[in-house]
Amino acid sequence: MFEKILIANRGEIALRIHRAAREMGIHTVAVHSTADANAMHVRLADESVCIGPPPARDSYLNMPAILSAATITNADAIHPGVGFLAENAAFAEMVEEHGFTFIGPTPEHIRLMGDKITAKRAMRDLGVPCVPGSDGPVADEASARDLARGIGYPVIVKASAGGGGRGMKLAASEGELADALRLARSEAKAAFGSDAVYLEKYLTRPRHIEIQILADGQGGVVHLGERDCSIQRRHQKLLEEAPSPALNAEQRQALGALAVDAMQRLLYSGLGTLEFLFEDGEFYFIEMNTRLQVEHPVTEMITGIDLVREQIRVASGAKLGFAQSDIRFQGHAIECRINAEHPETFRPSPGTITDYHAPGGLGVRIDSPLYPGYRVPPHYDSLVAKLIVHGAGRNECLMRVRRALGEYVIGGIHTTIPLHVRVLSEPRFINGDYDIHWLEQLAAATPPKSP
Ligand code: MV4
Repeated sequence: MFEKILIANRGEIALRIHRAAREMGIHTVAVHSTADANAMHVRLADESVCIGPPPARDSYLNMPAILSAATITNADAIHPGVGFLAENAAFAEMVEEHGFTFIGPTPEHIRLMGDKITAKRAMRDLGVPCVPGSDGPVADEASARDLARGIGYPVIVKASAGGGGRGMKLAASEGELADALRLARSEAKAAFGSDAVYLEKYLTRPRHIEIQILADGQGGVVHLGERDCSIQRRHQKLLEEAPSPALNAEQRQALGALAVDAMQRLLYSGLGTLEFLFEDGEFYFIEMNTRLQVEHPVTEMITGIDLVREQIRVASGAKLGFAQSDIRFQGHAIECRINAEHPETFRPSPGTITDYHAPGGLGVRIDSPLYPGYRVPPHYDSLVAKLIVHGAGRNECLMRVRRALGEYVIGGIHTTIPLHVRVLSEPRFINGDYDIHWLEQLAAATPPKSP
């Protein structure tokens, strides 16, 4: 097992990784920008190294600075967290070349899944159902037109190097296809340096359901159930829950078996998430994330398994310590992502925390680096806390999360807590009857008061 891990990230996830490491008896090294010198994870870590000025490209994305920090502190392994360098195959390669262990999948698997066309092709060849579309890149307008006629409109053009909603263009009919193709290509070229695009049938009201897998690279693979991530706005998830209120036991079992089989045949290692669109009882694979995810705690709450601990274990060469049949899914969990943002305009709201009181009690978990007097810097993602609640069933979970939100005091900044309170009181949410567009439709129906 590792003796010392360097945590190449910030905020709540850096704290989360520190906690797992500390419980395993592993020393931690925090790296931080000058804006994060007073961060909670920096205070708690055994050692810390300042790696640059506030802009992420000069600090949290500064690969030589991070590798130098690992060298001078004599770390054994680097955990990339989520975002920043977590899905950068070149970084994973550099980490290994410098003699450290990258806590994540192989660079080959990161690269395979980072390109959405090769990811989809690999999954389709492994028998995973995908959205009907081009089997590979779209060559030109004429072939796109032929293809779209075959699958039927609406269709969506997606950047192969994209993901998370960037570089996507919709065509409702043939008249819109040429423009969609041109726009998607030029956006993709500008944003990712590659103009490779592919085409899919556009699903009009799907849910976003993802399945968590854990693999040891030695043939051991388990799934830890699904998460429903359909409550989102502009590709930013607001709230996630597990299990999905839309799936029955049979569908859940089928999805799990499919994912495990595919990952076994890929000889995948580490944590991974297979993202699906779910519509009219059918699953369609869209992308795979080759990292720990922000919403991992809902899976931890229903399985009792510490995903970061397991991720570190398999990265150190250990085999999985349990089989699929050892995993018991219990109760229901909901995560509320609390952002330092205005709840109606979604404008960032950095500043100093004047008052802080976190909720507690049975089944309530807070993953947050906040403390009274902490200054939320303006330079990064605005996620400042995750409230994760577990209950014996979905209704108990809903009652408990409302109770916990009511106790939460975060003074000095605006947060998305009022938006969560709103969502949790909406009949469509309470009934589990929502899709990926529901929250945006709700927000559009109740525009913010003008200033
Ligand atoms: C789609 C889709 C409908 N049909 N693909 C958006 C982000 C990227 N991960 C995939 N996305 C979508 N792909 C087909 N064929 C709708 C979306 C989509 C979406 C997906 C998941 C979560 C939120 C979303 C919000 C808007 C659109």
